Amino acid sequence: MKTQVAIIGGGPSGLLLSQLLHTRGIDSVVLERKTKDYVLGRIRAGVLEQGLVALMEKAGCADRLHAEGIPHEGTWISYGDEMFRVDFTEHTGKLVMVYGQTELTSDLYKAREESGGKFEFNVEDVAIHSADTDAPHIDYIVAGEARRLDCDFIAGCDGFHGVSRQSIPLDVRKEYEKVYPFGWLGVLSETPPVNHELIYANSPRGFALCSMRNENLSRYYIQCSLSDKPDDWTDEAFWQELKRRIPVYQAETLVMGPSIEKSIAPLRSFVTEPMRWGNLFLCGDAAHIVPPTGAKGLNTAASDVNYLFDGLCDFYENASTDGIDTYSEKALARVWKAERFSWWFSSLMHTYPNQSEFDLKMQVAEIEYLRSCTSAQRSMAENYVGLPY
Ligand code: RFL
Ligand code: PHB
Repeated sequence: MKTQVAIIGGGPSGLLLSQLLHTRGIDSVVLERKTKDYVLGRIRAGVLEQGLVALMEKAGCADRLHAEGIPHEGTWISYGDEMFRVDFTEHTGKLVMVYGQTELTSDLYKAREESGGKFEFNVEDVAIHSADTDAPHIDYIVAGEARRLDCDFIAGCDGFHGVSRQSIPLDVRKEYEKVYPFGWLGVLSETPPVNHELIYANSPRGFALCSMRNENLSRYYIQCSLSDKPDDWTDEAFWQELKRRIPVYQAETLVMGPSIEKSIAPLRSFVTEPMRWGNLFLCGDAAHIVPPTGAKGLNTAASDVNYLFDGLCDFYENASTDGIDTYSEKALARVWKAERFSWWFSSLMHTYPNQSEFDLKMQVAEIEYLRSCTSAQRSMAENYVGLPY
């Protein structure tokens, strides 16, 4: 088989790139290790920046997002029983859209299927060859049968555990990593959200986040130990712990119900440089990871897709390599700013093992500063709604 752009990974990055390329008549094939149902079953991001919404519009996939997404003009920060609001729209003129990653991915699959998109699911042993030449190809296995995909370019959209990043030689690749000493236990429940906006809570018992998917579907997280397993937490234990970490008057109105999903995610900051090697381009979680505090993961994946899409259009439509030549540099400039914001916001909101009394005072002082200082709130709002592409 031959295509112009071979895309490894059928998550949001790979699908969005494939659909955008289709709108410009550029052919692609998506290779996905799992099944479509498996990809759609992963509960992940919930907050979309306007840049991602605009890309979904460009891809012709934004109708349901506009109909069902919930615009949020601000968010709440709580510490102890205090709570204050950071108003995104007042400070930036922008807002964010609450819309689940599962919904976005499902919209992209639907659009790709309707436009004759080419996929291979359940691919195994994906191996990238000759990425540093003008004739790269990918070998893989489906249902025991060996296959080969020849292409002009490879987009490595295969997430943190994929093969694309590993295919870049070690003497070319430099990795930067910070692992946090805690995880997030997330619960999805068919209950009305406790507040109509998100609450990020710093409490002496650890961080908590009250989020949502729609008016009868809530998503809550609590900071947990890395050694915890989801089954260690009964629903009752989860709700009681969440209530202890948010202001009393919110805890009193919290509607509890059975969890319909419960999972634990570790927290990590990670960047690999460069994001290009020859004709292989890394996109999204394949190149970088942020801790979820601040909702930057999917949104940063989208800005990579934007730069790569522009570069590929420039190549096929204007025979110019300028866009692909500057891809890594442009993408990384924005990635590092998202890394900074997620690292800052995580450091502000979590309880750390062995945190000294001085460290605790600094955290409170930083939150107090954010509460009382307009320019600090503006800075947070600018980053939360998303820095320009
Ligand atoms: P994905 O979603 O990991 O998709 C990669 C795909 O590649 C496939 N794959 C392979 N396919 C073929 N061959 C191989 N060898 C392969 N290896 C892997 C995988 O099966 C998968 O289908 O990466 P992508 O597309 O770059 O998308 C990134 C986002 O999924 C991620 O950044 C976000 O979910 C992060 N994130 C959030 N981001 C936000 O912007 N806002 C949020 O509110 C937000 N909340 C979150 C999050 C991530 C979380 N977890 C679980 C880490 C909340 C949580 C709890
Ligand atoms: C979510 O709704 O899953 C979510 C929202 C905001 C975050 C992280 C996750 O910062």
